[in-house]
Amino acid sequence: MKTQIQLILLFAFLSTSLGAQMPLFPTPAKTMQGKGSFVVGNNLSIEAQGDAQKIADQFSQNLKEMHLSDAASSGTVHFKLNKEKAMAPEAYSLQITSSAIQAEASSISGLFYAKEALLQLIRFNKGSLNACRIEDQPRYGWRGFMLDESRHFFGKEKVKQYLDIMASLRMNIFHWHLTDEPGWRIEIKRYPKLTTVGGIGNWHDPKAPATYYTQEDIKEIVAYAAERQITVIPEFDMPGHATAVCRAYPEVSGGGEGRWQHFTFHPCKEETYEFISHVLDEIITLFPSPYIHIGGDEVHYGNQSWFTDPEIQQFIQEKKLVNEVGLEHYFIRRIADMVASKGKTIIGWDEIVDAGVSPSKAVVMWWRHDRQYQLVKALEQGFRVIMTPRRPLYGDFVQYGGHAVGRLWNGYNPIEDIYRFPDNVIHLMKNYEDQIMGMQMSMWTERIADPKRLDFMVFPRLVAVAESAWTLPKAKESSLFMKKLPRFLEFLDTKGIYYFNPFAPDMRPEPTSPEKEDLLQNG
Ligand code: TNX
Repeated sequence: MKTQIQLILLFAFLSTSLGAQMPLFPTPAKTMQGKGSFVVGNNLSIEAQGDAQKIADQFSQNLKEMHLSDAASSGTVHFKLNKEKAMAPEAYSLQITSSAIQAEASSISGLFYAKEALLQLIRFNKGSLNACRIEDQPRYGWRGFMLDESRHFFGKEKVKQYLDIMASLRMNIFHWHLTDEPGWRIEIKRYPKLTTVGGIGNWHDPKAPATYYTQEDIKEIVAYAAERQITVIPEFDMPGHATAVCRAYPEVSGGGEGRWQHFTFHPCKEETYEFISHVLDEIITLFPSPYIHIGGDEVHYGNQSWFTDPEIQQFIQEKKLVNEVGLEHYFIRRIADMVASKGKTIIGWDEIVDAGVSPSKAVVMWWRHDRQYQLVKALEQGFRVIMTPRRPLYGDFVQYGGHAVGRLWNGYNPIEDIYRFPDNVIHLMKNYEDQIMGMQMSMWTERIADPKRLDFMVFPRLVAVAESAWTLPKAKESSLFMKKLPRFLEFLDTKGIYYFNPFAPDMRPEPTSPEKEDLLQNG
């Protein structure tokens, strides 16, 4: 009996460690070794039926962009979409023998991930694949990356490059932070000044020429993402962080002075709500996602005029909102209803937990790592939650003690901490697992002005985010992940990405930001 248990444990360990050692990012749930190997080289035949053909076509296109060996291929790759099989959402299997490869899933997204896993094996093994069977499924349905292009604008080509890498890492959400203080970045036909005026400037240069995405650009990115099974979630931040809008259309501004002038919308004017409704109509037409992120964070930073504006004070009294916080919550409830009436659901930063919105109308993004009770409160109230706590999931935090630019908060965000997440908060989610949609890395760009520094802050930490979001806990093993990570770094080299190398942290100069603002502590 004892030896049997020992044997079972040994096999369990071997299958986990085999999966963890194969050059797959993220590590799959289950891997079993077979006999022999399959060569992907010349004249590979690829077969598929029905809807699976789309994935097979993508695969043959992807192979054309790779440098394969001249050796003859061993046989056929079959892509099979088996809708009756009822596998877990996004799950797939990959069977490699010496004569055939079969990729199978019961959803298109699952089949897409089988294809991506296969491409990684071909790439990292130079076309010679050991026979094996992989059965894989994600831990979370929300595996996201957020990019702030208001503070600094990076443009279409960078976004597409990141979408490619995200797809390879089986990440499925691109949260696009397109509006904030320095700049508005989406063309809205009804309000052209949003881009001609609101698009001017960035975090370090308020006079920088207008940069933004046209509606055609947005459609192109959304379609590009969809082909890679990625949903794009737009963020229109309100009632705070609205400076760029209010600069362009002062009639909807909530006032303010100096550094905080125009930071908020005017929360009482009907005109404000009409304006927001019209903007949302265009945003909703551009983004097919079921969710619209409406921000909702840090209103108190710049709502000083709310305390003195007689119109606002009278409104608080009339509507019995008690105070300015009550007014903020009124605003959020109205926007949640407005978005719901347009057939979409809001996502908001964790401040919205206190706004009295029905959990059926909102999803919460937990970001304040120092307020774990906000996560607990959201779950207790029945909200669905996406986790992106500053520590360890904000990409603008330092990743190595020797770095001179970036954020700190009683420490920083090394790749190992990301890999371990969400272990440190898992006890808080007990009995609420179904409400946890997943997690994302959020890349704020106040101190990231160019693509080189952006790459350096994103990579390789994004690989750990992908694994934390995808890989089931029983298949995760930090030391094995770090052991295989250099293969991914080589892949980043081929893409010309300037990443931080955690194995040789002092080798490459850290790209700095124009302000050289150094380390920002707690706040
Ligand atoms: C907090 S996260 C913010 C952002 C900043 C970020 C910098 C959130 C909801 N608000 O506006 O860019 O910190 O780390």
